[in-house]
Amino acid sequence: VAASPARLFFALWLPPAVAQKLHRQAGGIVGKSGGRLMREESLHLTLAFLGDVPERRLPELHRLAASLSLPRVPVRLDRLGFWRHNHIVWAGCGEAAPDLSALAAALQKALVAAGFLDGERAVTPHVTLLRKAAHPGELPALPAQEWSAGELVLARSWRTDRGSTYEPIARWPLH
Ligand code: 3AM
Repeated sequence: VAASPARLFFALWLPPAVAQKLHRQAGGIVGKSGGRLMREESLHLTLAFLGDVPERRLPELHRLAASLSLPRVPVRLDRLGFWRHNHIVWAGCGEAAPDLSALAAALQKALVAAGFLDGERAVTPHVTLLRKAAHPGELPALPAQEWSAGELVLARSWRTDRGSTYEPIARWPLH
């Protein structure tokens, strides 16, 4: 079998209860904005997008992730927003989230050093709820959703006729 590349990214997955709340909120917005509702079980916060990684480099990527000693991180999502440039409705942080940014930066630095990323990119922490949305008008308030993220997730993005779907393929504890 030819070693085909996989489209990969590292992310924090949402606890099921938080994913359920956000998915419900998004369900209340889609009537106004249209667009595609992300599946509840696929809701995540991206830390580093790798793009295509050759299958043969996967063991190395797993070893790298396992060797990192990254701290658990508090996450607080307390606002909904819409970005015109990519037409997404998202849940994110009203305040800067230094711990989350530091986690993304530390992870990206290790990925750059190992040649899995070309360079570090600032992350604006957010959870995509709707894609291909039109301007939704005024968005409802989001009751703050807080948790302590204890796992780094490596996920695969599959392109399908109905957009991308996301599948967690490995998890490592944050300490
Ligand atoms: O976390 P979200 O859903 O906002 O938009 C893609 C998705 O972000 C992003 O990686 C996440 C998982 O697919 N993504 C896709 N292509 C990208 C690229 N070329 C990208 N991020 C940066 N550069």
